[in-house]
Amino acid sequence: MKDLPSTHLLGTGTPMCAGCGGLQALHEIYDILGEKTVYINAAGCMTLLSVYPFTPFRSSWLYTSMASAPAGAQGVRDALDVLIQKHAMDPQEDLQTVVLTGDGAAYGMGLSASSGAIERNLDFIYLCYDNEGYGNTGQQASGATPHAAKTTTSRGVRGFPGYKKDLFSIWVAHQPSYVATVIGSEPLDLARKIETARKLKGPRLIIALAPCPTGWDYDPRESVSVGKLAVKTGVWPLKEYLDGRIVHTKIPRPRQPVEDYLKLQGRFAHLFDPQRNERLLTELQTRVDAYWELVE
Ligand SMILES: Cc1ncc(C[n+]2csc(CCOP(=O)(O)OP(=O)(O)O)c2C)c(N)n1
Ligand code: SF4
Ligand SMILES: [Mg+2]
Repeated sequence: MKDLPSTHLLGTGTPMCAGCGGLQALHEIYDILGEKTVYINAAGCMTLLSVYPFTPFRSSWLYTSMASAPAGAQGVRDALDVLIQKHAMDPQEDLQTVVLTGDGAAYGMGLSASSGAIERNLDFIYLCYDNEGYGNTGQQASGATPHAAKTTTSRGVRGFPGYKKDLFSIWVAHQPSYVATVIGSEPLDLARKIETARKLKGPRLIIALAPCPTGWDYDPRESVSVGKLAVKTGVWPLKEYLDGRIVHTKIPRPRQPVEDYLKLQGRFAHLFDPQRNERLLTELQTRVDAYWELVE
């Protein structure tokens, strides 16, 4: 343990799945944010990191109900401010307030609490690891589930009938300090964005696409490849919003066919087997093309 940098997550020994893309992103983010942080976590896979009274973090951890993490963060931030105002805590010792939730909370159950927190200009970072479903309870569809993906609540031949909600734009519409998309398999892009977020004040959102071998049904060894393909096919645009401007930080040129990403994952197997679903495959490709046409 002594050889680890003081910012590094301690060995977890927790029942996380091998190849968890959410955990990969969290490792990378924690390395940068360090121990002067308080994590406010809503129920989800990452909750398993903490087994009371222990956590693998060298910082603090607070567990909230699924819809309430941003409200919990308000309480923590207020308490820290009161301590500083009363000279009971040195401002140098101040902690970064970090909400940590999955997509189920960020895109759905906790969205109104997020909206209120942004409106109040709460000084916090919201870190959403997005595995595109309610993973911890068996990958039911969430507001982040992509069109046509199979989940435990959308098992039909066409998969999930809805469309992934655009959380990036929902936050941008609130004009917060910062919004960025990241992925653990692009660590340099991720690191630069976390450094940027760390130096800012006010509401900041980081959405990390979180390849999930268990919920997306692929070999855990493929997690980094799946993540890289999400970017190379244009399915997961890497971008940031700062000072009223949206900038794409990595434009895939040329873009690989979306199929290259879909083929690796069992949740899309019904698009290829027993026969190719040309209509759905074309729709998925066309939607990605339409997005990038507006960017390029
Ligand atoms: C109000 C409420 N409903 C349901 C649950 C059960 N529950 C615990 S974790 C979880 C899944 C959360 O999904 P997400 O936020 O995407 O995180 P993930 O599990 O994917 O990491 C659910 C539904 C709960 N804890 N609270
Ligand atoms: S279900 Fe997915 S997100 Fe949850 S721990 Fe397993 S790999 Fe990670
Ligand atoms: Mg999830």
